[in-house]
Amino acid sequence: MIGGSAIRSYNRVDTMLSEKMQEALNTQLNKEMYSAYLYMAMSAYSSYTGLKGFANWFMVQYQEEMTHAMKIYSYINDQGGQVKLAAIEQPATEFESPSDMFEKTLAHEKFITKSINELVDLAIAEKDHATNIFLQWYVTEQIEEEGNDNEIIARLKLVGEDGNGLLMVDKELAMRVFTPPAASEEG
Ligand code: OFO
Repeated sequence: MIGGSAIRSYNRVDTMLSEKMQEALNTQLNKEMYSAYLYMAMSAYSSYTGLKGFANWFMVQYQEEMTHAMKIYSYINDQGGQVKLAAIEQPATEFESPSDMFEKTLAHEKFITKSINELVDLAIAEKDHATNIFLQWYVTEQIEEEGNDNEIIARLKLVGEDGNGLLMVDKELAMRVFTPPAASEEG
């Protein structure tokens, strides 16, 4: 019978990641899981309020966030590090309006952008070139994410209280399709 510590030392792989970098990547993995959960909550609330297009858009966003999380998961593993999963914070279950959801989405993405930038700063400080290169994909992705949110917020501002306008935006958002990173050569 092999004891727990023996199994640990047997399984221990040499990792290219510093303890600090590994911890920061695990924290980011948790943030991406929370992002997925948040957008799933927004999708659920959109469905509940009869906005099928918004529900679709947020569900696609949920799928994208899961790929963001899984890229980090694979990266930590590929570098011989240890993935450590933590509890995922509970997102809100109700939102004031579609605009409220997109304002909150943009605010959350700005928080994620800051977090990615801090990770890059850490990788540079630690001279961890591999992680720095790995993170560049996220830096670019965040520009697109914030851009998309700003565009939809602008459209919702134009629509204002007009119900027909809102239904038109809903129709547009219904068109969004999830493209897995491998197929779009992002991953
Ligand atoms: Fe929304 O980019 Fe990941 O979190």
